[in-house]
Amino acid sequence: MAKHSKAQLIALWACVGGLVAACGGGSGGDLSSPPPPPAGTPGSGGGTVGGGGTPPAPPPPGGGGVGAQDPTVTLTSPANFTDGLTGTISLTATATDNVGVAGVEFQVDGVAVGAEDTTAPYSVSLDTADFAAGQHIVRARARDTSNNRSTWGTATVRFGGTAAVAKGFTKDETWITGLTKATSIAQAPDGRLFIAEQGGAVRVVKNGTRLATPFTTVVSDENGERGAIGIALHPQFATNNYVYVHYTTKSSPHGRISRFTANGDVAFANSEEILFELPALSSATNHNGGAIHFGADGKLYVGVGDNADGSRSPLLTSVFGKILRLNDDGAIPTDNPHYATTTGQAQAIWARGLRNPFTFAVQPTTGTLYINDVGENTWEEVNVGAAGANYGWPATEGDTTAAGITAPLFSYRHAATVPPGTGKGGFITGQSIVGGTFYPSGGTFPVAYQGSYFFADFLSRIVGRLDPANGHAASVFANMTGMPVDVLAGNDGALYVLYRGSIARITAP
Ligand SMILES: [Ca+2]
Ligand SMILES: [Ca+2]
Repeated sequence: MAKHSKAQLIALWACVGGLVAACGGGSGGDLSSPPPPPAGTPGSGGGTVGGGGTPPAPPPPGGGGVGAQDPTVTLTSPANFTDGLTGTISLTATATDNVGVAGVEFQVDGVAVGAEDTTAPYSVSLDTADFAAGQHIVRARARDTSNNRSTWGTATVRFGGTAAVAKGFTKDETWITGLTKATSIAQAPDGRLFIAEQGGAVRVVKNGTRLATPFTTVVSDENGERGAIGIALHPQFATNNYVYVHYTTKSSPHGRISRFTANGDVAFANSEEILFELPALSSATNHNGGAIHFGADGKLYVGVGDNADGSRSPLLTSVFGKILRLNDDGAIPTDNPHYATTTGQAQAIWARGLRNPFTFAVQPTTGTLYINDVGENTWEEVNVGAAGANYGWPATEGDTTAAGITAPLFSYRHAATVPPGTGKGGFITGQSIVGGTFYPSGGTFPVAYQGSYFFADFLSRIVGRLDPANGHAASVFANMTGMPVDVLAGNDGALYVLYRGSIARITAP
């Protein structure tokens, strides 16, 4: 597998902050190398995720008399895969029922548009500028006079225009400035934000201000994608003040997980406890993963990249290309999926077959992990975490039916299909998936957004949204000015988007 030269990597970091190397990867590619032509079958990716366009299923057989038969609906406009919708448009549908149609409701990305139309022909008016420019899922559902509902008629479309966020949302691109090569962000229960910088400093943002004194500074190798690349706070941080940092050591470069104890806004001097020393890195300075998060089970999960050698990703004898699972003191839990059949550090393996899991997120109530895997040539992936799962790298990238491989929940292309919108990911494209967070229930965002998974792409500068209440439909939530590296749903209801040098903040109302 070809490797970037150090000079290339420095150039890449300088140009785009570094993660391009994570996506350009093994083909020796860089931004100037066009991606290969699409390999999939256009339209094959309809489905429920991104591609949209699934025709409504036939109604189930009526079970409880004629009134129990569900109505049917057809979304007649916009057509599936319509591109570049601008201005005010009409969403229209037809509906039928064995007894009588009471009305049709319309949504964009699960957000109601207008009131139910109770009179045929069924339609509502929509100002496309009320949503961020980019992909959206338009759908319609009929209700009959017995209150039975049809399945949804769905279309995956793209809104043109220049809207950065949906109506009702506010985006502050320069909420915090003055960071240096930031990589990851975490939040304390008291609202303080902790930000890891690649060079080794951990910064604190308190009450909307970046504190001048770093929380701590680790001695870190910051070549390529090395450095302080992950940060997490212990679930009981409010009482134990534990802060965890994942960084690359300066001497004998390797990944290290350390724990620090906070004393207010700084770490106690000499409080670093080294919890886990990953194996020595090769000369390749890319694909180190980075993110660390506590699961709902109180265990610490660690994203570790393949260090530019994908052959190690599937192996149960190597910790590279994995999600690891540790106790909060760095010991290896005995209930890890491969604990009994592996030895040494490999007993920490929780999931494998990953290329560069730079970011992932934990669904707070179920504990489910969504693992972002940065792809090589064609696909970016969101994978649903499962103990013992193999996500396919390097044998597969993107969707797959390969035996023993867990296919991604959502994947999107590096380059648009022809025509745009068809296939997995729909209109969403990008080349480096970075940042994942679940928006909590009870947050200030409208209810339709609560529970959604937000992710970002470093190069296409979008914040995307997967809606679990809508078949994990994928939409563009925000168009960003800068190049994101991480996202965080804050406990104040804001969505924070970390850039290399600053933090953007999106709020609603
Ligand atoms: Ca009926
Ligand atoms: Ca995969």
